[in-house]
Amino acid sequence: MSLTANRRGWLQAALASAGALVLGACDKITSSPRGAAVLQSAEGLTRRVQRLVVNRTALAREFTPADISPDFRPNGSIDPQDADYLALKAKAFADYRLVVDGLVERPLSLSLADLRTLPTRSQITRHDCVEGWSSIAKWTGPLLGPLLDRAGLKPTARYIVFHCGDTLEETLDGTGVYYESIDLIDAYHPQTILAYAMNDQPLPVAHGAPLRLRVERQLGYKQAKYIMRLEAVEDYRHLGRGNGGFWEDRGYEWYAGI
Ligand SMILES: Nc1nc2c(c(=O)[nH]1)N[C@H]1C(S)=C(S)[C@@H](COP(=O)(O)O)O[C@H]1N2
Ligand SMILES: [Mo]
Repeated sequence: MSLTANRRGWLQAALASAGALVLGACDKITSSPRGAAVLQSAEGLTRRVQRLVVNRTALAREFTPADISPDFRPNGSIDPQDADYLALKAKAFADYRLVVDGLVERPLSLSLADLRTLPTRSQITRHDCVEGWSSIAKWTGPLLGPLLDRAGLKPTARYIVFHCGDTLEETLDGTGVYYESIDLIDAYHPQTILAYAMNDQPLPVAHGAPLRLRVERQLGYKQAKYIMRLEAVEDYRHLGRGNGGFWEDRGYEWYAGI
């Protein structure tokens, strides 16, 4: 099945289940006056649920080159010391491969040159960290949606997990390695890209070289840096401490909408 078809099916399923309760009850309640009122409010509820889903696809604001922050703040890991990452960095990321696997028809292993052949987008957006600071930058890189289409998501795939190359907290069980996850609505959002450039320069190490996520409708901690592997999964509870991301495992919300 093509990914686009799969994604459409998934969205339809999400909308259908939001409406199913209402539709199922229709026959029984429309005959009585009280039933009509119930139906009306149920329709209102359906509209609100649909608006919630539809709003997820709205665009984040984009800015002009004049708005770009001269001193975009790096945060979290800014110079990973993990052995595998240091080896890649020593060769200026010439040996880097982005692995795409999990619930996909065709697992991929893409070099930076391969990534440059995919449909690309540039955008000037504002990054908002929960710590209370914001910075604006221009990001360039392949759109995540077409990249996932190339791998072909299996119908059971519901989330994309970003496995990162940095350990932000030393732990005995490995749960200090940074990771993140997003759903397919955000994965296919028209501004969701894997950025290899920042302000028209190769992405600096402090900001996630060689590849970092931009998922513009969410807060800073969702913007995974040092991405090594994308994994399509049905559920993320078996990863890390089970909450879908490094900061989620430490109490932050999984959906960090802005
Ligand atoms: N791999 C990785 N990704 C990460 C982090 C991190 O420590 N490691 N920190 C997150 C947080 S909290 C923020 S605010 C942004 C910081 O991105 P920047 O360094 O480009 O400002 O990256 C996010 N992604
Ligand atoms: Mo952050």
